[in-house]
Amino acid sequence: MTDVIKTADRDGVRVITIDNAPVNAISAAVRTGLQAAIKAAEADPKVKAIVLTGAGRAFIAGADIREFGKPPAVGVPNLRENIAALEACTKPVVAAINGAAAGGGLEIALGCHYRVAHPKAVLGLPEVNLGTIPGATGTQRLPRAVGVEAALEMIVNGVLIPAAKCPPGLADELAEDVVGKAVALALSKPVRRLSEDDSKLAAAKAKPGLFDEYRKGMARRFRGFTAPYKCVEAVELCVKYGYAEGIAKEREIFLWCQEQPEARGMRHVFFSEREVARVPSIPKEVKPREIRSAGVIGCGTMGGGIAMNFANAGIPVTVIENDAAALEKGLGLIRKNYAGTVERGRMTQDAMDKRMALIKGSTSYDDLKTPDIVIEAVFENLDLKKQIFGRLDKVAKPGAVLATNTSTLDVDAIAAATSRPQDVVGTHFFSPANVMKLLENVRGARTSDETAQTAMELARRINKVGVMVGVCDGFVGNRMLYAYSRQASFLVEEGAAPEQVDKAIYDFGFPMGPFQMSDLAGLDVGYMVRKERKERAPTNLRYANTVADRLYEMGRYGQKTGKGWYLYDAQRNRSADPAVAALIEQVAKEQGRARRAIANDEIVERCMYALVNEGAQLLDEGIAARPLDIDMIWIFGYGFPRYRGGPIFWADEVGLPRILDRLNHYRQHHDRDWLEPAPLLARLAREGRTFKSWTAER
Ligand code: T1G
Repeated sequence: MTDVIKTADRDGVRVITIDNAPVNAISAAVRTGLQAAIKAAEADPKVKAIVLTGAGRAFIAGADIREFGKPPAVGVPNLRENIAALEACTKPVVAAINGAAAGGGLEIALGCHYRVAHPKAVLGLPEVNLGTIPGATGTQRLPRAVGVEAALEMIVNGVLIPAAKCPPGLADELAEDVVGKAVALALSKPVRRLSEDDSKLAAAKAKPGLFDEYRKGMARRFRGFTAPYKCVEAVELCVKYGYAEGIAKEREIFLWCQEQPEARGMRHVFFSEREVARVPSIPKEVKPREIRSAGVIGCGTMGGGIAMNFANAGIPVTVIENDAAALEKGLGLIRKNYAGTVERGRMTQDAMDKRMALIKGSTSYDDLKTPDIVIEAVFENLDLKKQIFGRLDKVAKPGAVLATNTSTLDVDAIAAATSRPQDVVGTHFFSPANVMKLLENVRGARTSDETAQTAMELARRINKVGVMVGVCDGFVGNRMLYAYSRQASFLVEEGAAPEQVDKAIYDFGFPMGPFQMSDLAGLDVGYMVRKERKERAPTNLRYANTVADRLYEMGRYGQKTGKGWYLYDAQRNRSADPAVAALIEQVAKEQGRARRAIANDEIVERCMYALVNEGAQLLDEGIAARPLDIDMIWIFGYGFPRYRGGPIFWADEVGLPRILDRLNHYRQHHDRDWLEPAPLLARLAREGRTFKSWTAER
């Protein structure tokens, strides 16, 4: 018995319980305690069999990820030794899987002779989501339990599957009382060792091209990732080698993956996704208000998508439009969206009907008297939004959270249009709002802790990654986007073709480049934002985004008009347009600029270093509280490649002195105004520090 390992005997069966809250990660203490408990049970003549289970909501969540990247503890058994000891037992060993069995947790269960699982327990080897492969025999044991093809699917996709839906061979029995069932099974079954059973490998051995075929199907989904391919390479070992050689080679691949930037980036994302929900400026004890019902003002593309989030989460929502025609159009769009999902087999008709039943349309603000939260989602105009909040202030119940979906406008100015600015917050959704994972919550100067906490709770309730930021023009996401897309526009004026810039950014890992993205979002949207901003804060000429403005004035709004930066055919396939190239030449001539050949490296550096630089400025101003907030915003809202960990994490990987040096280089040669290094970045670079060490010292 140790702090993290509890044992008890039941009908002659030694029940070993791993108790390392919150999810029984396999820390050094767990490995030590487990090894001792197995040895003791094996040696104790009173013990006829062994059952292994977990305390709390998980069975075992895998190796302790916090130990990764650190030197291994000396004199402590490693996980493979634990697994070998379990399998070698001469007494039957049964895993009683009470909850999540993930990574090393499932590898341990596969080391046991049998597995009993709770139907709702999730099982899987999700190491690929940490930029690595299962490293404790999982790539050799899982194929032996469920066959090679099912194992490939589970390991390459890193999915956790409820036991009731797992491939046959993984769980021997399903039961509510897993320990009870496991004890009975352990007393009735002989020892059985998976490592000695190759029967399920035969099918794959008979299909020589299986792995190459599988790799071909991965290109689109895993573009830029390495670990998924390493997973295939490891599983393939089980048809090429025997078990012992297979696990030795698995280990080599695992250790290689652990040293890669992808693994560091993905680990950072794993912990940041959890940490981002804890906002430093909100005291832990502050509880969110209840969200039992909602209202949405405006049923356009954004309003409709926002309403769907509430319905998807089972929360009744009222959508308001100015008139019946607009309302019917908006509700029609929602219905069409759901019908599309049903058609693609991703939702049942019954589920669609239930969600539509939760969405009520209205043209009267009186229907906003009861909702716990109301989100305004009308087009970007400050005066209109102030007017709406003035009206809302008169009807919404006391304590209701009044939220605005603005993507750039001043939340404080909107809040000032009410008598209760403490209840006003920004909830910036990303289009399509029912799909995009990010919710950028914006805390105004007078937003209360409780209102802010409720906005974060909203994100959790509608299954979004919520990030809290402060008020400034464009908040965090869009302000950084301006800096990045501005460089992209300059690069086009200076000599690069839009398609060259897009390709370079696509190859860097984004799903698409800035010009394809603005054609998707609509050049009219960008033009309105720039127009609104120019009226409020006139800027220098170069900021004018001249080419984009001209395209707008030519009625080229992007995909929606079949023309933008690109030409689009009826299937929305895009192609470069010589008319755009000619327009760019003309603008450059008007600006007296000689265009030059531009290398892809310069494109990536100027665009991505501008992004990082603006991020550093936002951290310095406190608009973004932590680097992880920025990383989560850019990964879940703007498609920054996940395997790079996010722009700020990536900047530390590149090295701040290099970024400073390149910013100064480009400033000198091409861009005096807009690439001035942020003081924080310059200081950290000069002092040989990183954003990570800066965060740790705060
Ligand atoms: N190590 C360390 N901490 C962990 C952890 C782990 N494996 N899993 C979770 N935590 C922390 C998490 O950060 C959070 O902390 C708290 O536990 C609750 O987590 C050799 C190499 C199991 C499905 O990838 O997917 O084994 O934020 O909020 O929603 O082959 O946690 O409270 O401070 O997610 O109930 C492989 C990772 C490891 C599974 C439970 N395992 N975990 O979900 O809780 S690598 C994984 C999960 C490995 C071997 C290899 C989920 C869960 P905090 P939570 P949950």
